[in-house]
Amino acid sequence: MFKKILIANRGEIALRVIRTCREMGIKTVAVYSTADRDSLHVKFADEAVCIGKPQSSDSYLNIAHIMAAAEITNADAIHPGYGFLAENARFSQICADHGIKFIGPTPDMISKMGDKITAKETMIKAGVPVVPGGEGLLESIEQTKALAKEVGYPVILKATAGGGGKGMRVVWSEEEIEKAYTTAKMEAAASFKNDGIYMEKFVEEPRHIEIQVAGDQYGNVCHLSERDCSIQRRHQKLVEESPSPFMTADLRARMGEAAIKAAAAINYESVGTIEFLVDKHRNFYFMEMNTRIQVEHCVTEEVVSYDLIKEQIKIAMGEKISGRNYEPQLHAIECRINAEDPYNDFRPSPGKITNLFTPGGHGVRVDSHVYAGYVIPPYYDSMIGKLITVAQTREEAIDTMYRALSEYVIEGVKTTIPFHLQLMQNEDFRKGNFTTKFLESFTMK
Ligand code: MV4
Repeated sequence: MFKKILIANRGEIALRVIRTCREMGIKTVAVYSTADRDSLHVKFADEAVCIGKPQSSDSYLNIAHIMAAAEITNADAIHPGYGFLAENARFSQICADHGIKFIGPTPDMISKMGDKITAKETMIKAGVPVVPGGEGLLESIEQTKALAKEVGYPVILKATAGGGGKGMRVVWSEEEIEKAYTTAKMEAAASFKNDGIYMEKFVEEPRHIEIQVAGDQYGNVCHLSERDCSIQRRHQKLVEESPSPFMTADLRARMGEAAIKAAAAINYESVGTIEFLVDKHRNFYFMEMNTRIQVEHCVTEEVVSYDLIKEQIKIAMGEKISGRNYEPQLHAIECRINAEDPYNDFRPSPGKITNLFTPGGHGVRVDSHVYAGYVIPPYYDSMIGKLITVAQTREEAIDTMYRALSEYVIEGVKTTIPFHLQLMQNEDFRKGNFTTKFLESFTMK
């Protein structure tokens, strides 16, 4: 049993973890940068330790400072949240070396999924469908041209150390190969200190549908259905929902089984997510695995009545999971409320929240760390919070979302609320008629 957990994160996810720890009777330690002195995670935790200057590299990414905070407070375990060190295999290893439980997967599991070519090879062996393409690294422009001819245009070049869309290049014809190969390699080297790239057939107008999974230390793996994350802008998700309006009982059974195979292939332990691309014929392909709790975990919690953070902590303590799968019983939608100006290319808008009213009522959940008078620092992501609604049907969840968005008052900074209000009234969105390209043609009125 853990007596004390250190949360190596900030913002809403730090609060989210503290809340569950409270319910479980586990003491908490917050860590914070000097920019976050007045943050709620510092006030909500039982203890708090300052770990450095505002820059992430000096604080939330500084492993030595975080380990020192864990040692002096006698923490049994560290919860990494999402972002920062959540998918850092070296951090997971250092925790293990210091006898502090990392609440997440082992270094080996993180590494296997962090390298995309290795992940894809593992999936092929496990019988999980992957996007057709070349196996292994691209070694030359000539080889890339020959392979693209075999795979068939359009193709996409991706960084093996990448993920989340960084350093990808879509190639429509042989004339474009040389430039795409060179720039993809350069971007990969600059972003990830690893210039390895690989090729896939480019799936046009796909949906992004991911399956939540959980695995324990005894080889039990289950799935908790899907989230549709197709509403994204420049690889930043803005809206997520469960179930997906594109889902059928048959597709869920097949994707759920594939996701379980994927997690079982690496003996996955903790909660995690298998991301798939789904084409218009409902063919699905493994894209990547996220070996962390995600921002959008709340929509799953609402539709399957399951505290994913509690399960994640229990799994880390060595408890068994039931092993059964979970089907959505309700419909949930999440809107990310960011301090960004949707009328100005979603430009970040940090600063002081001068006035705040948070929506409530039936079917409304708000996960947020802000309060009136809080200053959103410019150093980190611009998320103010997440507004989640839950109802019997998708239509009702959208209606509740529109009502809750209309109640939300955030003054002092620009927010994504006006964007969400317009999206909830969009006819194609309401019909569930969208792919990952939807926001490319969406304009604010
Ligand atoms: C693709 C693809 C089409 N075909 N791979 C973007 C993020 C990264 N995880 C992989 N991504 C994509 N990979 C093939 N073979 C299209 C995307 C993609 C995308 C995927 C999910 C959600 C939004 C997206 C936006 C643009 C491109």
